[in-house]
Amino acid sequence: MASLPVTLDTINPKVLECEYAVRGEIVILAQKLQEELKNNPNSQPFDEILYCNIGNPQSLAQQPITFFREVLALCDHPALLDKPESKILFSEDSIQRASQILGQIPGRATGAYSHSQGIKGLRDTIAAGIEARDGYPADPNDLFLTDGASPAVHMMMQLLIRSKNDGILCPIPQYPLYSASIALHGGTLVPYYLDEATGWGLEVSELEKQLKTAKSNGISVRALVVINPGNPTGQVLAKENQEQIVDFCKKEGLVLLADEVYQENVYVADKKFHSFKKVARSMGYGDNDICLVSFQSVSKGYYGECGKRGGYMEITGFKPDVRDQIYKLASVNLCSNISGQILASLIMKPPKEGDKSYESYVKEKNAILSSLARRAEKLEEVFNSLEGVTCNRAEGAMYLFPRLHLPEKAIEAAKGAGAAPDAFYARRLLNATGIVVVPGSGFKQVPGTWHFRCTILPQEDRIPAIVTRLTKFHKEFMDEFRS
Ligand code: DCS
Repeated sequence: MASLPVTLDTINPKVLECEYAVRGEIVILAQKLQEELKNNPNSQPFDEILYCNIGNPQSLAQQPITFFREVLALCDHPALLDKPESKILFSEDSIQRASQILGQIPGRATGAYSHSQGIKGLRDTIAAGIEARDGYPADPNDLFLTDGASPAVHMMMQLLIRSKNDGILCPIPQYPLYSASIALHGGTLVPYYLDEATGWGLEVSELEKQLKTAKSNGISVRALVVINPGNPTGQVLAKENQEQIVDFCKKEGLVLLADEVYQENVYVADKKFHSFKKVARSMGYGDNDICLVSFQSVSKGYYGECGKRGGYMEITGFKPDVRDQIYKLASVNLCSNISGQILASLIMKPPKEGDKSYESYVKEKNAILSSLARRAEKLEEVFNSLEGVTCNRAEGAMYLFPRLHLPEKAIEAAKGAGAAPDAFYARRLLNATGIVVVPGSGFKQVPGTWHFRCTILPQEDRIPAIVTRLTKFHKEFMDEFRS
């Protein structure tokens, strides 16, 4: 028989190299357990799986913002605008906004391809939103609307990485989209370590050290990735720190890839989100000084519209001929989906004071954000109360990343089971409690340290059950392995 046309030996090795733990081994086990529970509710020592592995708020019952969904519904079925009942069913400003958006879409057709960068009128709205946020001008031609932030990140990696000798500086721990995308595009991840002891601090001396090491290994470093607020680490950068980072990129000629998808998720009074564009402009740096890309998404914030796949990147400091090439890349995919484009415009221009929806919008938004802040604080407190666990506070984003100081016997047992110690812990946790977390090894971490990532997304009424199950499990785990 002729050999099989496709085997693991013959597929693209870059695909084999690429890993994505947020939907990795532990999650596959969780899905299997869920299936077993469905067939036999008594098959496990718990009655449901609690997914704390992924930043997917609406899968855990977070409700969408009413105004956003009303506008989307009307745009997708414009005939509703002519029905008298709509004036009762939809708020006045939803109707106005939908009519305005439809007027910007050629043929009022949300089922048609759009311009490859996204509908111009929506980009105008987003640019105005960025200007209002930052106090500096934004150009709609610098915006590329994408199906979530992920394709935008891939696009930039595709543009920048020419060979294995091209490096991208990435925080460790990092969100595995970055390691996966660099692997797929055949580049080299150049790590810089965040300092857990100082609340996941980002030191420019560390960037300099890692850049120097990479250069001495023949790596040409092209870009620096900064995730702010951080995933999985939850820190919010101070403005002074951002200024140092901007200066570093300017001095070293690096593209600054600023992942700002958690810009609305800040939970502590002493920290505030500042976009890197605003920071760079406030330092007097313009297009000729620094190449900057900012990623934003409809998946996060208080909106959590992950499944709608909307987002954009704002690219500044690129010459027109390079931008044309980025446009070409975008056009190979024709365009991003139109609902996602509309949502991206809505999150950057939500209802304002005086609009009919304003009060209900603010109420919904504040309820979500204040609840997330309470959940972050509660879970942090619980993690810190566990023997051998330390956990930095989540200043922002949607995750806690506690450190496990595991006893030697547990590390030995993990070795025996052929697993990384934190994966061993996560698997045990899942089997005993139904709680799904992602082992720290999936995000990379300082060698010899062990962590896991837990989202703060389960609804507040579920938190007590999580706390009870987790605390009991952890005590039993430590009793079993304590030296
Ligand atoms: N950047 C960061 C820092 C993210 O956390 C995510 C998603 C993305 C980009 C891409 O999201 P979209 O493509 O949906 O815009 N976060 C993943 C996570 O860690 N859990 O859920 C998804």
